[in-house]
Amino acid sequence: MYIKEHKLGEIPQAFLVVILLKTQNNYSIKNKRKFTMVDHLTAKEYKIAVIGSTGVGKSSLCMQFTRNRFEEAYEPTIEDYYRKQVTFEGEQIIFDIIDTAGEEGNLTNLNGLIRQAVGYLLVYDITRRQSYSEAKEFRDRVLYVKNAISVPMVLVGNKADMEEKREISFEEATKDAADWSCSFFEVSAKTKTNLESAFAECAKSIKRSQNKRQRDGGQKCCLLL
Ligand SMILES: Nc1nc2c(ncn2[C@@H]2O[C@H](COP(=O)(O)OP(=O)(O)OP(=O)(O)O)[C@@H](O)[C@H]2O)c(=O)[nH]1
Ligand SMILES: [Mg+2]
Repeated sequence: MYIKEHKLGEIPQAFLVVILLKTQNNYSIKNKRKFTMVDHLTAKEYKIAVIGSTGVGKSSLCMQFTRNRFEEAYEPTIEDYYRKQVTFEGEQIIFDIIDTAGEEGNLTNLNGLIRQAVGYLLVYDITRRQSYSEAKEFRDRVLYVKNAISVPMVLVGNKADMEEKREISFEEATKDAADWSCSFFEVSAKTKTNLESAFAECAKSIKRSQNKRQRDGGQKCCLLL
């Protein structure tokens, strides 16, 4: 209120300094929480992009998985990053997660983010048919950007806690996932149902693909010799 009643030039300098310090402080606290570094230099990193239409719950899945928190309020994402260290198949690994935008106006950098990742959670909302159709388009986009016929990907039907509003059956998504040769989970960012399994499956799929590439690379090497 006080600020609104003044032109900027009329605000006493000391008051401006207080505002500035307060803003900077909030910013650094927020970022510190977001970029908490894990200091295990030996842990293998799995870079995963979470993609899908706006409002399907991508940020909620990332937040619940990495910080055990769920928020009812919706805030559109432009681009966000999360990290979490877990023990996976007896090894320490770090999930380096890119939370992408789903909103049309924020999609400009999506191809760049897809390119950076090696695994994908393809998310739709089980209560919104449109988000399911769009998931197919997002999948095509990933394959196009990565110039591949298949990538490590998990199809994720979120908001499984809202059974009464379901629009996509479990059977339909199971069939499509099989056609796309990817795993499928119905999850809930709210109740945590299947959340860890979906991320673990993505890591498994990345590992499988890396092992296969190593094997294929090894074979090529033998042929050259
Ligand atoms: N009931 C229920 N609500 C959810 C769940 N996941 C997310 N929501 C809600 O759905 C809304 C959208 O969630 P977000 O995580 O912001 O969606 P998003 O996919 O990140 O959206 P964009 O950033 O615009 O792409 C929020 O109000 C969440 O509280 C869930 O599993 N169950
Ligand atoms: Mg978001």
